Amino acid sequence: MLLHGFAASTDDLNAAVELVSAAAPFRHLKTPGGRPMSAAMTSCGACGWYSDSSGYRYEPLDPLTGRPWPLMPDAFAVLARRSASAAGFGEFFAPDTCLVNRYESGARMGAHRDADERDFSQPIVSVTLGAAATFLWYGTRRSGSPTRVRLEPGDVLVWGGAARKGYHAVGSPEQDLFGAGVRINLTFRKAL
Ligand SMILES: O=C(O)CCC(=O)C(=O)O
Ligand SMILES: [Mn+2]
Repeated sequence: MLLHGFAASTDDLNAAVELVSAAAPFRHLKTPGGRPMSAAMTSCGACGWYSDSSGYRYEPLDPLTGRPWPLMPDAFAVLARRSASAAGFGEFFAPDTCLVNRYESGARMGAHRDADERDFSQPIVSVTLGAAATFLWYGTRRSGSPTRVRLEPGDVLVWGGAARKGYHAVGSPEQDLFGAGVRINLTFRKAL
Protein backbone atom coordinates (compact mmCIF):
# COMPACT_ATOMS: atom_id res chain seq x y z
CA MET A 1 0.00 0.00 0.00
CA LEU A 2 1.30 3.43 -0.94
CA LEU A 3 0.65 6.07 1.74
CA HIS A 4 1.28 9.17 -0.32
CA GLY A 5 2.77 12.02 1.73
CA PHE A 6 2.20 10.15 5.00
CA ALA A 7 5.52 11.30 6.50
CA ALA A 8 4.47 14.91 6.87
CA SER A 9 7.36 16.25 8.94
CA THR A 10 10.35 15.09 6.92
CA ASP A 11 12.60 17.68 8.65
CA ASP A 12 12.48 15.64 11.87
CA LEU A 13 13.26 12.46 9.96
CA ASN A 14 16.15 14.04 8.05
CA ALA A 15 17.58 15.35 11.33
CA ALA A 16 17.30 11.86 12.80
CA VAL A 17 19.13 10.42 9.78
CA GLU A 18 21.96 12.89 10.47
CA LEU A 19 22.16 11.74 14.10
CA VAL A 20 22.13 8.05 13.18
CA SER A 21 24.78 8.44 10.47
CA ALA A 22 27.01 10.55 12.75
CA ALA A 23 27.22 7.54 15.11
CA ALA A 24 27.13 4.77 12.48
CA PRO A 25 28.50 6.19 9.22
CA PHE A 26 27.09 5.35 5.81
CA ARG A 27 29.21 2.76 4.07
CA HIS A 28 29.09 0.73 0.86
CA LEU A 29 28.64 -2.88 1.89
CA LYS A 30 29.89 -5.65 -0.35
CA THR A 31 27.75 -8.46 -1.67
CA PRO A 32 28.79 -11.99 -0.60
CA GLY A 33 30.39 -12.18 -4.07
CA GLY A 34 32.56 -9.14 -3.29
CA ARG A 35 30.86 -6.40 -5.33
CA PRO A 36 30.26 -3.05 -3.61
CA MET A 37 26.60 -2.04 -3.43
CA SER A 38 25.80 1.28 -5.09
CA ALA A 39 23.58 2.46 -2.22
CA ALA A 40 25.40 3.47 0.96
CA MET A 41 23.86 1.98 4.12
CA THR A 42 23.68 2.27 7.85
CA SER A 43 21.23 1.04 10.49
CA CYS A 44 19.74 1.83 13.85
CA GLY A 45 17.88 -0.25 16.41
CA ALA A 46 18.73 -3.50 18.20
CA CYS A 47 20.49 -4.93 15.14
CA GLY A 48 21.58 -3.83 11.70
CA TRP A 49 21.47 -5.47 8.30
CA TYR A 50 24.92 -6.36 7.04
CA SER A 51 26.57 -7.98 4.05
CA ASP A 52 30.11 -9.13 3.33
CA SER A 53 31.86 -12.30 2.20
CA SER A 54 30.15 -14.13 5.10
CA GLY A 55 26.70 -13.44 3.65
CA TYR A 56 23.59 -11.41 4.40
CA ARG A 57 22.61 -11.17 8.07
CA TYR A 58 21.71 -8.99 11.02
CA GLU A 59 24.51 -7.87 13.32
CA PRO A 60 23.95 -6.79 16.94
CA LEU A 61 27.02 -4.51 16.81
CA ASP A 62 28.11 -2.29 13.95
CA PRO A 63 31.13 -4.12 12.48
CA LEU A 64 32.57 -0.76 11.35
CA THR A 65 32.66 0.85 14.80
CA GLY A 66 32.42 -2.18 17.10
CA ARG A 67 29.63 -0.38 18.97
CA PRO A 68 25.91 -1.08 19.19
CA TRP A 69 23.89 0.49 16.40
CA PRO A 70 22.36 3.86 17.37
CA LEU A 71 19.01 3.68 19.12
CA MET A 72 15.97 3.92 16.87
CA PRO A 73 14.95 7.62 16.97
CA ASP A 74 11.45 8.21 18.34
CA ALA A 75 10.41 9.97 15.13
CA PHE A 76 11.28 6.77 13.22
CA ALA A 77 9.46 4.40 15.57
CA VAL A 78 6.32 6.52 15.69
CA LEU A 79 6.14 6.88 11.91
CA ALA A 80 6.72 3.14 11.39
CA ARG A 81 3.92 2.19 13.78
CA ARG A 82 1.46 4.73 12.39
CA SER A 83 2.24 3.61 8.84
CA ALA A 84 1.71 -0.09 9.55
CA SER A 85 -1.56 0.75 11.26
CA ALA A 86 -2.75 2.97 8.39
CA ALA A 87 -1.97 0.14 5.96
CA GLY A 88 -4.09 -2.30 7.95
CA PHE A 89 -1.39 -4.26 9.80
CA GLY A 90 -2.62 -3.40 13.29
CA GLU A 91 -1.47 -1.09 16.03
CA PHE A 92 1.50 -3.06 17.31
CA PHE A 93 4.19 -3.01 14.64
CA ALA A 94 7.42 -2.71 16.64
CA PRO A 95 10.37 -2.84 14.26
CA ASP A 96 13.68 -3.70 15.91
CA THR A 97 15.76 -2.31 13.07
CA CYS A 98 15.75 0.41 10.46
CA LEU A 99 18.05 0.07 7.47
CA VAL A 100 18.90 3.52 6.10
CA ASN A 101 19.80 3.52 2.40
CA ARG A 102 21.41 6.53 0.73
CA TYR A 103 21.23 6.64 -3.07
CA GLU A 104 23.45 9.19 -4.79
CA SER A 105 23.27 9.83 -8.53
CA GLY A 106 23.14 6.53 -10.40
CA ALA A 107 22.80 4.33 -7.32
CA ARG A 108 20.04 1.75 -7.45
CA MET A 109 18.97 -1.55 -5.95
CA GLY A 110 18.39 -4.65 -8.05
CA ALA A 111 15.50 -7.08 -7.68
CA HIS A 112 15.56 -8.90 -4.35
CA ARG A 113 13.28 -9.79 -1.49
CA ASP A 114 13.72 -9.00 2.18
CA ALA A 115 14.24 -12.47 3.56
CA ASP A 116 16.94 -12.28 6.25
CA GLU A 117 14.41 -11.62 9.03
CA ARG A 118 13.09 -14.25 11.41
CA ASP A 119 9.63 -12.78 11.61
CA PHE A 120 7.68 -12.68 8.36
CA SER A 121 4.40 -12.01 10.14
CA GLN A 122 5.37 -8.36 10.39
CA PRO A 123 5.20 -5.97 7.43
CA ILE A 124 7.94 -3.90 5.84
CA VAL A 125 7.54 -0.13 6.15
CA SER A 126 9.60 1.83 3.64
CA VAL A 127 9.92 5.63 3.68
CA THR A 128 11.28 7.93 0.97
CA LEU A 129 13.14 11.16 1.84
CA GLY A 130 15.06 13.55 -0.40
CA ALA A 131 14.86 12.80 -4.11
CA ALA A 132 12.11 10.79 -5.83
CA ALA A 133 12.73 7.42 -7.51
CA THR A 134 10.79 4.67 -9.22
CA PHE A 135 10.06 1.55 -7.16
CA LEU A 136 9.50 -1.69 -9.05
CA TRP A 137 7.24 -4.36 -7.60
CA TYR A 138 7.71 -7.84 -9.15
CA GLY A 139 5.69 -9.91 -6.69
CA THR A 140 6.25 -13.63 -6.33
CA ARG A 141 8.69 -13.99 -9.23
CA ARG A 142 11.84 -12.02 -9.87
CA SER A 143 11.16 -11.83 -13.60
CA GLY A 144 8.38 -10.39 -15.71
CA SER A 145 7.25 -6.79 -15.99
CA PRO A 146 7.01 -5.09 -12.62
CA THR A 147 4.45 -2.61 -11.39
CA ARG A 148 6.12 0.79 -11.32
CA VAL A 149 5.45 3.16 -8.43
CA ARG A 150 6.96 6.65 -8.29
CA LEU A 151 8.03 7.37 -4.72
CA GLU A 152 8.26 11.01 -3.66
CA PRO A 153 9.73 12.42 -0.46
CA GLY A 154 7.30 11.79 2.38
CA ASP A 155 5.77 8.73 0.70
CA VAL A 156 5.53 5.53 2.72
CA LEU A 157 5.17 2.10 1.11
CA VAL A 158 4.02 -0.83 3.25
CA TRP A 159 3.96 -4.49 2.23
CA GLY A 160 3.18 -7.52 4.31
CA GLY A 161 1.00 -10.60 4.64
CA ALA A 162 0.97 -12.55 1.37
CA ALA A 163 3.18 -9.85 -0.19
CA ARG A 164 5.81 -9.88 2.56
CA LYS A 165 8.35 -11.84 0.52
CA GLY A 166 7.61 -10.11 -2.78
CA TYR A 167 10.48 -9.22 -5.10
CA HIS A 168 11.18 -5.53 -5.54
CA ALA A 169 13.82 -3.14 -6.84
CA VAL A 170 14.39 0.60 -6.92
CA GLY A 171 15.79 2.85 -9.65
CA SER A 172 18.29 5.63 -9.21
CA PRO A 173 17.19 8.95 -7.69
CA GLU A 174 15.71 11.60 -9.96
CA GLN A 175 18.17 14.45 -10.52
CA ASP A 176 17.28 18.14 -10.56
CA LEU A 177 18.42 20.64 -13.22
CA PHE A 178 21.78 20.91 -11.51
CA GLY A 179 22.32 17.16 -11.45
CA ALA A 180 21.71 16.98 -7.71
CA GLY A 181 19.40 14.52 -6.05
CA VAL A 182 20.10 12.19 -3.17
CA ARG A 183 17.40 9.81 -2.02
CA ILE A 184 17.25 8.44 1.50
CA ASN A 185 15.16 5.36 2.21
CA LEU A 186 14.20 4.10 5.65
CA THR A 187 13.32 0.39 5.67
CA PHE A 188 11.74 -0.73 8.96
CA ARG A 189 11.71 -4.42 9.78
CA LYS A 190 11.05 -6.78 12.66
CA ALA A 191 14.15 -8.90 12.20
CA LEU A 192 14.76 -10.80 15.44
O1 LIG B 1 15.03 2.17 -1.36
C1 LIG B 1 13.99 1.55 -1.43
O2 LIG B 1 12.92 2.07 -1.72
C2 LIG B 1 13.96 0.04 -1.17
C3 LIG B 1 15.08 -0.46 -0.30
C4 LIG B 1 15.01 -1.93 -0.12
O3 LIG B 1 14.29 -2.61 -0.78
C5 LIG B 1 15.82 -2.58 0.91
O4 LIG B 1 16.63 -1.92 1.58
O5 LIG B 1 15.68 -3.80 1.08
MN1 LIG C 1 14.11 -4.64 -0.02
